[in-house]
Formats: sequence, structure tokens, C-alpha cells
Amino acid sequence: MSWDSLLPRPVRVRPAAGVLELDADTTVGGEPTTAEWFRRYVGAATGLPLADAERPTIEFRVDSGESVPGGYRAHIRPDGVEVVAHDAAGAHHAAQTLRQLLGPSAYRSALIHYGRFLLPCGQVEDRPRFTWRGCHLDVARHFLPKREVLRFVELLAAHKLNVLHLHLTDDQGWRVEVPRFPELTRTGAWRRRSMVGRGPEPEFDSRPHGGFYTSDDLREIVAHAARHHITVVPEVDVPGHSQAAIAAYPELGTGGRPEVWDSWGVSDEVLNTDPATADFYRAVLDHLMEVFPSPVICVGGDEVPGSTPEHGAFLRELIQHVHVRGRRASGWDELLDAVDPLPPGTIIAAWRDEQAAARAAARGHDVVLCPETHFYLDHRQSDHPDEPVPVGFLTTLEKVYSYQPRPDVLGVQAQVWTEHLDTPRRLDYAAFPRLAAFAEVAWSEQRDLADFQRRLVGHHLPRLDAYGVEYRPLSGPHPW
Ligand code: TNX
Repeated sequence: MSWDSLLPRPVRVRPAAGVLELDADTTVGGEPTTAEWFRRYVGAATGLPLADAERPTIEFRVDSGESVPGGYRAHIRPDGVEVVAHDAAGAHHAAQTLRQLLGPSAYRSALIHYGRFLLPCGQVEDRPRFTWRGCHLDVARHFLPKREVLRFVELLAAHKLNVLHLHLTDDQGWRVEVPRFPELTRTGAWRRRSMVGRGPEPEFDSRPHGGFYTSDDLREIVAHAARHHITVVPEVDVPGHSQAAIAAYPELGTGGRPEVWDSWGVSDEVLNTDPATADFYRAVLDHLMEVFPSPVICVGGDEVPGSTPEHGAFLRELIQHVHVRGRRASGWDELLDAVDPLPPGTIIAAWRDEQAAARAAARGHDVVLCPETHFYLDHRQSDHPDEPVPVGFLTTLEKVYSYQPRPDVLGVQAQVWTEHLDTPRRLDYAAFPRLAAFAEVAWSEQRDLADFQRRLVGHHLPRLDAYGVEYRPLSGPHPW
């Protein structure tokens, strides 16, 4: 495979003549999480042992004097590969680059390719543009089985993304087991109806929908993500988007006993702001912080119907609770209006407009750019009538790629909301290949649409094919 196949595009490459062929004698060593990852994934695809050795053929070294966090350089010669990375994350990025250079077969999970596995000689110097290169995944609107989340983690890592923001609760479902409050999942994880219609006006039938992750499931997801140098940022959305919690514990609401919501849109149900409700959520957050080592915990804060100053005070208490525990809270940009003063250190996920990002930055908050105009991957990909998800704005691959982030931010994040994505196949279709365009925005300073399209069509889609991703074809919607 060639150096000009890499996606996201690296900072600098210097191709040289010759190749390094991987064979039964090839050894791998150095930074242990990376060597282990390479052995497991590239080993499975090549059928090679890629054993450890004192002087390995492929060596991942870490030197904090080199590059910047997440950065690396690699030198491929006919007799070996030397990687020097700033940190373990940088070593992992280098390993992902090597996998891309090996060609699409390196993305299979078993050996079917009886040809040779070749790395082109040359050098690469690479580093991420942004610290936070996130993807948000809504597992509340439609539950996504654990195995699919593990797979999604691998796909994020293949695109050099490093944050998985898990939207764990919403009006339509509560997906995280909290041992102290068993009704949250016994009642809150299930709803009466399933979506069947695909149009802008959804239709439903009477099959129930639901599911949730146990603490061990979530620890497994966190560990798998950590092996891929991805941080899992959990979100419990308050005080709006909380009907599932209120269905489980009606005393959290403002009266009545609603069911878990089985329609889309924003429910009018909202949490009350009694001290007992704040205590309840402090306990939920404590549990979350026990399961998720993430330095950032998201409290939501979006779309609160009839938001009052009391709701702002409630959010502030929870943000402070997160900060007292030594973590940082994040939330959607409505926090800028609702919470006054907003505790310093709160990270703002700016989704509504550029102004929200500018205001957050001006007030000294770290910003993650999540613009719904460009990075909402639930939105439709063309105006073709066969497009399976006709909702939202038109968000083409090119539109995602065209986004110019303001430079003074912590990072960028793509959003996969799942009202209309009820199966893993539909999730693949919505997320890919737009997530590849997003990844280049997140990782690279340089932007060249024609060159991106060339790498995508010629090299990257074959990788996704080999991995088994059912992405949206560039030629138009799937016939299903
Ligand atoms: C807005 S963005 C929402 C979500 C929806 C999404 C659909 C945000 C913080 N809230 O609740 O799922 O639009 O595109």
C-alpha cells in the first residue's frame, strides 16, 4: 500500500524506495498496550505470530521529548520499523497508520489473503490538530448491544478519534445500571413501542424496545476503549430529557406517573429541583464516576422545557459535585444561559451555533465544537427519496469535510443521535463514511477535498469493506 492512502492525512510523509515484508519472523515490541494491540489485530488479519523480542522488527518507543501528546514519527526501512511517539496514545496512532499502510486485508478479523503483507519504506511525522476528537453516540433512543459498542470503539480508533461520548439517558430510555436505584433500569430501560416508519413522521408498532448496560458491561467498554486510547465520557442528561428516570421514580418529576416516552421530540417532563432529587442525582453521578475513570462527566443540560432559575441552580450543584470529586463537568451550550455563574472548568459542547462557541470561549470555558449544521450524523445524506433517514438538515459528506473549526477550542465532536437508527446497520450507514471526513477535520490542519475523496474511494472504503462496515455508498442510497 502507498503512503498517499493515509486517512486522516498525516502532517508530513517522506516516501523512500523499498518495502518491509511482514513474515513469520517479524517481531513486535516496545510500548506494551500498542505492541499488544498490533499483535492482536494485525496478527489476526495476517495470520502471523508477531512475537515479542528484545530487538523487535517493529518497535514502538515512547519519548516524551518527541512531538506533542498523541504525536509520533515512524521510520520504515527494509529491515524494520522504528516508531518514536510522545506517549502511548501516539504509539497507538502510529500502529493505526501502519495498519492502513498494510492495505484493506489488515482490517479483516481472520486471514483470507494469501498474498504478501508489505509496508512501504519511508518516514512519517504526525500529530493531532485537536486534543478532543470525539464521537457522541446516543444509546438512549435506541439501545445498542454491548458488542456493537465495542466494535464502534474499534472503528473510532481506526480514524484516530479519542473520545466516545456515551449519551446514556434520555426521555426514551435509561441505559446504565445504578445498583442503588434498580427501577431506573427495571422500568426506565424499556418502552412499549418500537419505531417502524422511516419518514419524518415516525410510525410505531407494539413491540417493546429496550436494554441497558450492567456496571460490568460498562467497565468492559471502558477497558476496550482504553486499549484503543479512547476516553469514554458518560452523559446523564438533566434536568430535561429525563422522562425515563421519572417513569422509574415519579418523585423526581413534577407530578403524575408518566411512562417511558415512546415518541420522539422533547418531552415536557422535567425533573423537580427538590433537595432529594439533587441527592438522587449526586448518588447517580457518584456511581458513574466509580464505573467511568473519565476526567470528564457530562450532565447534559440541553433543551429544558420551561427552564427556570431553579433548574440552573440544580445543574450548578451537580456540576460542583463533579468538580469536588476531582473531575470536570461538561454540558450542552444551553448551560451558558441556564447556569449563572457557570463553574469555571465546565466544558461546553457547542451544538447550536458559532455564537455559542464564541460566548463560551470568551467566558474562559473549554469548548468542544459539535455544530448541528455539520456534525450531526443522524441527518440525511442526500435529498434522494430512497435515503433511509430523511430527517434533519442535509449533511453531505462534503459538508462535513468543509467545516472550519475556530482554532481556540479543545476539540470537535460528531453526534450520532439515534431516533431513526434502530439497528447496527442503520448506525453504520449514518456514521460512515461521514465519520472519515470528520476524522480528517479533527486530526489534520490541511484540507483538500479532491485528495480526500481520492484516498476515500481508492483506499479507505476498501478498509471499511474489509472490516464489515455497511457505509452509505457514495453513488447514492442503499436499495433497502
Ligand atoms: C437535538 S443536540 C438534541 C437531541 C436530538 C437531536 C436530533 C441536543 C443537545 N439535543 O436530543 O436527538 O437534536 O438531531
